[in-house]
Amino acid sequence: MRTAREMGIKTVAIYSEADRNALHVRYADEAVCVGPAPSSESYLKTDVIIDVCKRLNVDAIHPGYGFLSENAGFARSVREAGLIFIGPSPESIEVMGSKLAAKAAVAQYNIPMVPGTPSAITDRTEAKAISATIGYPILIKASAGGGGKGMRVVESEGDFDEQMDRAVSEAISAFGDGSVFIEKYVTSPRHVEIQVLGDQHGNIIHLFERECSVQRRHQKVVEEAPSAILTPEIREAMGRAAVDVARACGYYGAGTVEFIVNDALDFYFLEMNTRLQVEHPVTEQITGVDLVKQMIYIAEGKPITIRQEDLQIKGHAVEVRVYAEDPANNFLPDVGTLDTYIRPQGNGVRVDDGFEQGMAIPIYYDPMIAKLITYGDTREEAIQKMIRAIDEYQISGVQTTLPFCRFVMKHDAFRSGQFDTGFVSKYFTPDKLTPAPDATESTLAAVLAAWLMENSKPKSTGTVVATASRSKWKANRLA
Ligand code: MV4
Repeated sequence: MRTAREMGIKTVAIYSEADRNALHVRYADEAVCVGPAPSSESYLKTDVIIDVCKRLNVDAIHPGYGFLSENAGFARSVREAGLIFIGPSPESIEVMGSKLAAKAAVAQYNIPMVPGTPSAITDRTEAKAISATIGYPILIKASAGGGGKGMRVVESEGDFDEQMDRAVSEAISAFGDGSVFIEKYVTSPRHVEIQVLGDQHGNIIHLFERECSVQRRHQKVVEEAPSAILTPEIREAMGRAAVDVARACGYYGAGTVEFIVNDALDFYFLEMNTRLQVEHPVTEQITGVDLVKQMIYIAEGKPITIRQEDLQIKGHAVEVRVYAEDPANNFLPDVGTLDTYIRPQGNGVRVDDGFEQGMAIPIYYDPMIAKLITYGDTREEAIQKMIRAIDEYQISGVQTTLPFCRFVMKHDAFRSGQFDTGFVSKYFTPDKLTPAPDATESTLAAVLAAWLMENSKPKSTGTVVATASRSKWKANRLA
């Protein structure tokens, strides 16, 4: 909506009864309630949403990154209603929504893929023979799955039938589609994804990578751009592969091509996400490109004017997701009211959030409070800024993942770049959480500093840095 406003485009927010006071509702030029709190009765109601658009003479719908953003049926209904869907074609969404269809679509391009079966398993004897050739451990994956749902590791042939039964029944109950396939299991990979943009004239560019290896149960916690480990050569090869994946499905709009990377830096295409992603700000920070603005231009039918050769990575960006979850208590959602809510500010700090002090976090949706993004010249600087920003973020009334994010930022494995998707299970236990530097202590230090300024000679005209325990500077420097 901020981007739309900058472009002179008016916005209409839709909201559920739980979100009547939400920031997006207040920010938009108009807002319409589309139903009760449960998303199945509001945010997922295609017909209601399209009716609202017709009534208010809306031109286009931006689907965001949850709810209907990757729903081919919704994109098709929007198109059939004579409205513009700010995103890819329903056909692209459909192809990439099926992992097997995606593999088939990219087959004629030279995209590295994990060894496995190219189609759904129909014959178990044959599947076991293939698994033996690939070598255990293998993974059974649901074609309709995503984000780790419907995945089963098989350690040896003795476990095959049991895991296969589980994978199929999970796939049927979660996706209504029991198709599964096999891949070699890459142990402890890194998750690296490439941002792409395509227009409706066949031009496709990539905007480098994001690394999202710090995950907890397939939920991303920390994302950064660029990755700490890619070389320029591998980056270019991955970028080219991602553009080919997009080309394979006639992609337009913003999309993300997901790869896993092993410790030898071999990369393999896994799937494509056909939406703007939560972590898109880190790409915006290092490229200077407003991805939402590009999505809108593309939806209007304009050609992309950014040339691949003009794109450069400038600096380093890190994002942490601030959830209303208690990291000391198995990340249990902790909904409640934001009694205190004070955002960090300053050079290189960006907060994308939807709440203000006094608001309640609704129980109905994902309990993400904010995305906190820092940007610096180097990775080290972005991390230092992140620690500073986390320490300045003041939230009370709910437990948040901020202390967990601080733990990650201070961890040697993260700092050195030597980590993979096993980071959290390998290193994190609740006893590793450290409290934020005490606010009382900082206040006392500030008062003391002010007193010392008043009573020391010669009188300083500059600002004296308060000496809280985190500072390397000693109080006697002020005297
Ligand atoms: C894999 C894999 C290892 N080998 N595929 C999990 C989410 C889904 N997008 C793909 N996932 C994985 N696929 C093969 N052949 C390991 C994972 C995986 C993972 C991938 C990215 C980020 C975090 C992960 C955590 C556990 C497993």
